Amino acid sequence: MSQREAGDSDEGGDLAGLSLVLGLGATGYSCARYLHGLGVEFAVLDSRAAPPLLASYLQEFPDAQVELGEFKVEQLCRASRLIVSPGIAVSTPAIAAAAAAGVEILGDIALFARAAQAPIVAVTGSNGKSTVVALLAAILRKNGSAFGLGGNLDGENFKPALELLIAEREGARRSDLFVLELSSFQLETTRELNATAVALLNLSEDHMDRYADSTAYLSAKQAIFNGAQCAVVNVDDPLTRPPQPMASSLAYKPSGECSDGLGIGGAGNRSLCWQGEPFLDLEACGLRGSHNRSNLMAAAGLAIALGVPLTAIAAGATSFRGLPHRSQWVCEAHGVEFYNDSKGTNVGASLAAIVGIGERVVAAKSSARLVVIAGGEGKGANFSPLAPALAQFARYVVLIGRDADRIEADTAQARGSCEAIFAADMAAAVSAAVDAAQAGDAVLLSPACASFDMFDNFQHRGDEFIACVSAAVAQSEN
Ligand code: UMA
Ligand code: ADP
Repeated sequence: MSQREAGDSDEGGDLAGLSLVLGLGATGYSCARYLHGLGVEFAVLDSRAAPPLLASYLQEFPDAQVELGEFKVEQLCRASRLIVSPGIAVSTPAIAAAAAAGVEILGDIALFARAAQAPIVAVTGSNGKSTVVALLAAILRKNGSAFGLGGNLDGENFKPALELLIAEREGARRSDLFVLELSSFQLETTRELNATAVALLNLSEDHMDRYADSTAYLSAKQAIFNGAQCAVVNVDDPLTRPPQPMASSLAYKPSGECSDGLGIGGAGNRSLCWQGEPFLDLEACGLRGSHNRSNLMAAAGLAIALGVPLTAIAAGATSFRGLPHRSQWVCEAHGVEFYNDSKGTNVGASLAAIVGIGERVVAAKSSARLVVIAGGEGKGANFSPLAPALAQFARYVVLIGRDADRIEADTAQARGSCEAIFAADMAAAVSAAVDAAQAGDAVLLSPACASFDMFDNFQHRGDEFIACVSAAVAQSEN
């Protein structure tokens, strides 16, 4: 049911004139490699004096044209189009002025969508994107599909989308399907994605340094629906609906039964159902927490929209153990479980993890609670939405990093039920959490913040948490 047929692509044909690739990060590099392969005229610009990939780029393309330093409008206006990297705001004055002067603005995903010769499935949302695409990939593997996976992914699945097309051009097996994780930054520069099936998972405050307000952030994400055939929609959350009517849509309902879509049912409400019929035991899935029930349904919905049989969906979902750093179960010691949710880098993500893991812990033992480790670089967020969940599910919140005081102040309403402890580093935080936790409790690292004030990235933070937990557990056993 693809809108794309072999031969639809217009690779290079609509790229006459000079293309300027803005940014020499992973995306800009992939754009340059792609354009080079097409033999079209282009140059690369980066606003930094020494972009990290410059040396390898010049090694691969010794004759390449690279211009460094602040973008100037005269420099940009000589181009027919600007291919803007996701880390660069299109509202940057020189870029906005070039756009006003008639220079076309696009991004790597727009180039990808024009050229891809297989159906695209795309996922966006504030949180849960990587989990949903990795789960969909597990399902597609069980189905024997030949698919390419790329976009805004990190870790082992990291692959700028155009690298998928470059690999095919260089002789790799052709994909029957492309699965893309897309950020709002990428969607800002993608007018027509024309995907076969899409999902906007959720929306909560993030990247407010790039958007005027949450309406602007939502509208950037809604570009995922442009030209799509089928939207997979969470009927419990109106923000996941397309703004315009679509050719078709597929509903999922994490809160309960859904006779005309994916819902919860079966004995003890423990099964995932399609049109009321159970087909998957939720307890058999490796993903923990109610937020992951939504992720499971979104991935299953996309797979159904693609025509994947329910048996393959069930097999893929039970084989998937979750991604590291996302509500990842670490170990259990002295009756206390430890979870690493270092990828909880914004308030919405950590709220979902606290509620999701908190409900699980309380269901197993009603007096049990969480000890949450939070804090870091707060990106200007308001942390007060965490207060009710901390009051309900947490015994203590152990605070680290630059915005520890701010989190303590914003969640003051939770004090009395959930006391705050300040810790200087991860080792001290884990040690305080181990002391505070009681048998049946869980210690959850879910910072609600970026990691850059104390760590290289969220992976480094999560790895450090795991190392500190191992050390604390080993010490307690000596
Ligand atoms: N930069 C400049 N000047 C330039 C170009 C870049 O200062 O001229 C800075 C940006 O402000 C940013 C950094 O360099 O701080 C990287 O920007 P980039 O656009 O070059 O980023 P890439 O290396 O191409 O990586 C991007 C995504 N990063 C961002 O959107 C910031 C990666 O997502 C993605 O995996 C990659 O493309 C391939 O598609 C990462 C990410 O953090 C995982 N995404 C954000 C998120 O998930 O919240 C959106
Ligand atoms: P993304 O790729 O959108 O950042 P991930 O799958 O990497 O999403 O998950 C990041 C974090 O978001 C997780 O660590 C968890 O705290 C939170 N999260 C995961 N799924 C959801 C969801 N469906 N709703 C809200 N938060 C979620």
